[in-house]
This record gives sequence, structure tokens and C-alpha cells, in this order.
Amino acid sequence: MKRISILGSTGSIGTQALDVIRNLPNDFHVSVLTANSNVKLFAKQVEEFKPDLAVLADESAYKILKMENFGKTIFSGGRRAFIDAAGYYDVDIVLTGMSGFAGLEPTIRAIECGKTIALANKETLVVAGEIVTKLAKKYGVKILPVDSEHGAFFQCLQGENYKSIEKLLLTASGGPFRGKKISELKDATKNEVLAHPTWNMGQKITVDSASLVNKGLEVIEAKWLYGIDYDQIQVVVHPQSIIHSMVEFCDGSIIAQLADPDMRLPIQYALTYPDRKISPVKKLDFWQIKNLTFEEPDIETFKGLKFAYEAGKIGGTMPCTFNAANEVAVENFLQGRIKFLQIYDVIENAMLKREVKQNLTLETLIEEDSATRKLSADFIKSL
Ligand code: MN3
Repeated sequence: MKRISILGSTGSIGTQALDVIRNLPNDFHVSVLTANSNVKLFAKQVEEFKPDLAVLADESAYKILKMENFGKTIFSGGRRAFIDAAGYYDVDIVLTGMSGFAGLEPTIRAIECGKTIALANKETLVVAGEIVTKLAKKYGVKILPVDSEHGAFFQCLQGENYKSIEKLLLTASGGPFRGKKISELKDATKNEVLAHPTWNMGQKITVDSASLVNKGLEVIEAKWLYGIDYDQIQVVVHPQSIIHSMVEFCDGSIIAQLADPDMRLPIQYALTYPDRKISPVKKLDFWQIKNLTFEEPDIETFKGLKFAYEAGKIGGTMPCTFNAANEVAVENFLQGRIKFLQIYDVIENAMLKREVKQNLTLETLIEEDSATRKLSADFIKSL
């Protein structure tokens, strides 16, 4: 039995991971559950899975549940307890399902404690790819990708030498606005942005999918996971989301991974790796699918992808700047304070104004993250 820790258990990745575990009760023991503030769902999960340790990162949410009786489960709260939970001793795999920069510190803690990482928090590799991959090497820790595209690369690369990779073909659904022009996106509403055509995901990543920022984050994530150059990563728009990504090798062969778009599959593969297990995911029927189509991404309209390549190539703190500005912009968009296309203005403003620092440490990144957040919040007020 593998002992699993799920960080961010009430989010989209967390709930789907628990569904995977529900379907494979003899393969996993849930040792740790952590969430931020969704008290109601968290209490239900703790009752059902009876983890050894349960942590709510948000102090006031913790106070609400503090008096509950969770039997043998140790229950604690606060940011410190959350980071400590990532290193809990009685765990084999830590699934990082929380979103945003806040996931970086607990991921580093888990690596330093020698845990296998099932990585769903892509921001970790975007802002600190260099630090995190070095640490993983130092502690002999495997990072297993949960993101569907990177999970696809990982499957295509089983038994292959990474040195023979010619190109990673990163597929993108194109999101709800594929084919639209700037004039049609000016007044895009929150509901339109959140209506993703193929994937069922959390709000933040769904906005990122509409802006193609998500694909940009995934380009940087792929660079660090597979140690290749940015010009070896090509984004291919594939609206059906059946091919989850492809690897082109030096001999011209291309290997692709296909499946119904259901996040439970990449989550399960990361958790059961190197084994495969039966899953509830719908099987593909090629007589129904008939067509798989491909397009070039429109990076002049969806500038998120262009900015990400630029930030990645500049390196140093720039991917952190890019990510922090986007996190602030998305939050403000979801609260109705800025328009959809202004997300790009917030990112561009931060990338122009923040000075790049090379030689990264965790401290430099925390500083850069908060400086960019402040700059971006002020910029939004001035709009
Ligand atoms: Mn993805």
C-alpha cells in the first residue's frame, strides 16, 4: 500500500485524486489531507478517509473545525502547520494539488524530506524550476507530473533516453475563445471565460486556459521537467483534447498519448506509477471521434503564451514576475475589477517594470513574488 499525502484536498485536483483512491481502496492509504478554507468539504473528507494528519492552512477556518472530534486524526491549522504537513514522516507520495505560488514552500519541504512528488502545482516549476530540479536530484526524489500534457510526455518517454528528444509537442485545447479576435474578447464575461469546452478544472486554471497563460506556464513546466530548450517545445492547438501531448524523437518518430479528457487518468498514473491499474475513465471510440484536428496558436490575440516564452527565455526571477502578475490579474478578473484582456496588461506592466535577478534563492523568489503583487495591485488601481 502506498501512503499518500494530498495537499489541497478540496480543490479540483484533490477531489479527483480522492476519487481515484476511492476506486483503488487496496492500493492506497491516505496519510495526510490539507486544504485551505473549505471547512465543510474538508470535514467530510477527513471523516471518510480518516487520515493520520489533517491540516487547514487558513487559521480562521481551522478555528471553526477545531472543536470537532475526528477520532485518531491529528488536526492542526495555520500556514506553518501546512508546510510541516508536506514533510510528514509516514508518507511515500505527496500530491501537490494546491494552486499558485503558495505551493512552492510545501513542495520544497516535501522534497527535502525525500518524498516522491506527484506534481500538480505547476507554479512551483515555473517560478523555481532551477531550484526544485536541483533539490530533487540532491535528495534523489522523483517528480511525477500530474498535469495531463506533462503526464502524456512522461508516458511517451517511458524507456526512452531524454537525449533523443527532438521536440515536445504540447497540445492545447485553445480554450473557450479559440478562433476569436481581440474585438470579440473586449467584453468577455466571467461565465464565458469559465465555460471550458473540454476540461473540468478549478477557476484559476480555467481563466488561465482562456488566456493561454496556462499553456505558457506549461511550456516552462515542460522545460524543467525534461531539461530541454524553449525552442524544442512547440504548442499545437488540438480542440478535441484527445491527444494529451506528443514527443518527437531525433529519428522523426512521434509518440503520442491519447485518452478521454478526464484528469483522473493523469492523477492515477502518477499515483500508481510504474504500474497501471483499471480506471473509471471512459474508453475512446474512434468510430465516434472520426476527426482529430490541429491548428497554430494565435499568440498575437492570446498573448499569455508569448509572454511566457519571453519570461522563460529571460530566466532568473522573470518567470516568477510573470506568474505573480498573472495570479493577481486573475483574482481581480474573477472579482469583476478588471476585464479579461486587461490580464495581459497587468502581466506586461510587471514584466516591463521589474528588474530581473539571476542567482535564485527561495528568499529572492518570495521577495520578487510580493513586490510584483504590490506593483500589480497598484497598477490595477490606476486602470
Ligand atoms: Mn494541463
